[in-house]
Amino acid sequence: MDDLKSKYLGLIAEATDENSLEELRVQALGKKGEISLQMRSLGQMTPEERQTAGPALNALKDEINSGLIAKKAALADAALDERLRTEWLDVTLPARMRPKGTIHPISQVTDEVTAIFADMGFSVAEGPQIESDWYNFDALNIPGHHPARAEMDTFYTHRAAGDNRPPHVLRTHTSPVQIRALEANGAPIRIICPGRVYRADYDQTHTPMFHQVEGLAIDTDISMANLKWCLEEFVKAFFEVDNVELRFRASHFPFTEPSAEVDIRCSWEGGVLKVGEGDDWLEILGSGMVHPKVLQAAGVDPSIYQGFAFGVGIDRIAMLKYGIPDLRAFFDSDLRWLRHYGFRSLDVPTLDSGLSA
Ligand code: 2NL
Repeated sequence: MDDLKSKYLGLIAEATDENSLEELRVQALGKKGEISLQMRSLGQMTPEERQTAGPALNALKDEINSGLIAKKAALADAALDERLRTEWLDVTLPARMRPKGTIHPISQVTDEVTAIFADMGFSVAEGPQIESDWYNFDALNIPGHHPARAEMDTFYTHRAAGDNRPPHVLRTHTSPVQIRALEANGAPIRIICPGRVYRADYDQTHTPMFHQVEGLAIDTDISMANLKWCLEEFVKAFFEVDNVELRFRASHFPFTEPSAEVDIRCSWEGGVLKVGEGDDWLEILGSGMVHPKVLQAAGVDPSIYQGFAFGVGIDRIAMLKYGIPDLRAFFDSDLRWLRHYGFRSLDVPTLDSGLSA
């Protein structure tokens, strides 16, 4: 029995994988195993012999069993250690490849503006680029005879012959998205609407497709003072300067009353824009208190709710911030231009890490 014991414990110690352990188990404890055969021979023994051999055989069987279980666990541990040693990944390593593509300045600026207004509690709303004339014009208090509706500024779609309904238009601003969001969610609301807009205009400073962000804040206690603070915070964050001076100039839009165009103090010394100093003024956006008729058109009661709205041209503020001289180059898809003015795809703008770090 001592021979059997040292034989099997020795073989178990030498086993290097689970399969050979299983073979050993069958060889010793299986139906025709060496220990099992010994167990069967107990029947031929005298009662005296059996009294010592029985418990001894049982103890041997238990010992081999525990040996097998312990070795199996040890092999599993060793296998795991080996995997942990070989299957590791240093997640702090820099990316191996510098991606060849870049983020277009318009996408970058849209993300920057979104990060700034998100920090002030605005969420992003999106909507269709092909609109009914109701959402694009009527709901915004732009009457049928208004010059903005004239054939030459707006892209109209065709209706089938005999279909006399008014044609859809390519949206001329993102305001219709705000009307839809107001209609769907009601007041109070705080949203910005970035996106493509279309006007039939093409020269040095105009492209037939361009980008806009509009903002809308409606509640029961909103005034021009809230508008001024929000825009000041926006300009400071966007141009990454601590001091700005805003000038509100009385203006007129059909969808706001009163309306104001907003200029910021700047200098153009040496041809470089500096925001917050100097004697020049730079117009950057249009704004105002939402016209009661516009609230009404969106299903909001103007005797309870009021608020401000504004619109900024993304392409224009992108050119200003990043010193891009020619608007039309934005849409040429010139690889050299994209590499020069594009942004690294992993540098996502956030207020904490710096918008354009
Ligand atoms: C500009 C002027 C502006 C708005 C856009 C707006 C939207 C709704 C209601 C009222 Cl739903 N107003 N948007 C208001 C004032 C000015 O944009 O010159 N943008 C470049």
